Amino acid sequence: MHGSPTIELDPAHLAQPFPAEFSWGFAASAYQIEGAAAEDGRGPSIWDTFARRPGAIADGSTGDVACDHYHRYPEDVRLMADLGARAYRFSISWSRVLPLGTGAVNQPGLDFYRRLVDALLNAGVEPLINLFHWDLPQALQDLGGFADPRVVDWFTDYAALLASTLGDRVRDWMTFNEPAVFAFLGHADGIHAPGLRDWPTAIRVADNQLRAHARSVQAIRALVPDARIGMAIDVNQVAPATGSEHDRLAAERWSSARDAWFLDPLFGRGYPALGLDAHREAGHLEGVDLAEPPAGDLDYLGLNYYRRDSVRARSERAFDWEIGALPGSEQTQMEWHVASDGLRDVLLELTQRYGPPEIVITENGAAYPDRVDEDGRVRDVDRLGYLARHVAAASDALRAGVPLTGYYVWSLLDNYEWSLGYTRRFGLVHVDFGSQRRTPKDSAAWYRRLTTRR
Ligand code: GCO
Repeated sequence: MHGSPTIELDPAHLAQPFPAEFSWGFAASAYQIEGAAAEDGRGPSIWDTFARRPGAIADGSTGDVACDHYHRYPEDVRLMADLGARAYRFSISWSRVLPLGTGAVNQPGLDFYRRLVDALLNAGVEPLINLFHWDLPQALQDLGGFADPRVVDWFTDYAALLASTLGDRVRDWMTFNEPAVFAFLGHADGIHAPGLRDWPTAIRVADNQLRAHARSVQAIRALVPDARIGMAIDVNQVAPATGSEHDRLAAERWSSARDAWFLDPLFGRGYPALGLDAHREAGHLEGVDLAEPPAGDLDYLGLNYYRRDSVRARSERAFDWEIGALPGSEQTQMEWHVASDGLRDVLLELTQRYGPPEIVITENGAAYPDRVDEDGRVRDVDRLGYLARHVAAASDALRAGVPLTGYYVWSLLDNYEWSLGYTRRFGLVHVDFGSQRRTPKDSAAWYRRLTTRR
């Protein structure tokens, strides 16, 4: 840890710059916590399929049970309310409410989200609904998935169903979470569902997410006139690994081909020239007919921030680069380079470049190998220090004029970390996956002091 830990970690001190109405919250996603994968009529999603693929998941696990949140949501809502959360960002499992993705509605699935929203509102926690956190209904993947242009209709109908069911009580919405991860890790790198390795497909998936966003926002606005709608983009700090000209150029091209690939269109600028060049040179656009993407229409920009990515060029060719933590840097268990100053810089840069009406930090958090001590405590000092430094960086950005209105920790509970299964713990609350026992960690007590300062 840097500097003087006492003042730096003190939540009362850290909370000072934030306005009273600031949304302190937690973020989670359906497949990572719900479990009950085959209950009450839920249809399979691409993650149910992918997790069963031999070798796909580090510990061979699935989200079949996860945190059993589907059954334990009353306890989980109580927990987050106890920790002072004013807001909770969760996602809808599309195949729980529409088992085939389109057509017949599964009423018990919709009822679950109705009960969850009621429980949150009763506990004084504002719900933020994310419509898509990567768990596409398998039935739609079988028809071509997000690479098929019909997905714009499928998604818009699904969004309208949720807006008409929950729009009377839910004001905060998000269409997509980390569209780059879904498109590129799922369809080009093959390490996330649906596990494809084809760049032109990934580019089509990215494009269709932008189109589905634009159309579904219109549908939600028509049904929920006071809705506040955003998208969560994962923008980590991208930096050249060395001072060399090659690395500098590689970092610029990578950030354009990945982050600006979504941000520029969302803010009405179309695809970025540098990114287009890089994708074209790498052959990613072969056979793809890229029309001008629609602008975004966002009430807020969601930012998921975790780390600094250093880019090292292997050659001058586009996409011939290595991305990761600098050797010797401070890292979490994900081997992510901890860089809280990067959060401040990214917030400032996004504000200067795009001028969003508001920015919400929709995810920030860290994995460490926690354990429950004999006295029942989880002394997660590393996580606590990580959070404190990032909250401090957020307050620096706020003071510098960034229109920051919320901060959601990833996550309330330890949960299913995608292809790493249950081997990485991001929660402020420890979960024993055998007994489903929840134990708030030291960082949870710290967060409560931050959120309840007034
Ligand atoms: C997301 C994230 C989460 C991860 C978290 C830690 O897109 O919202 O990927 O689902 O669990 O970022 O890796």
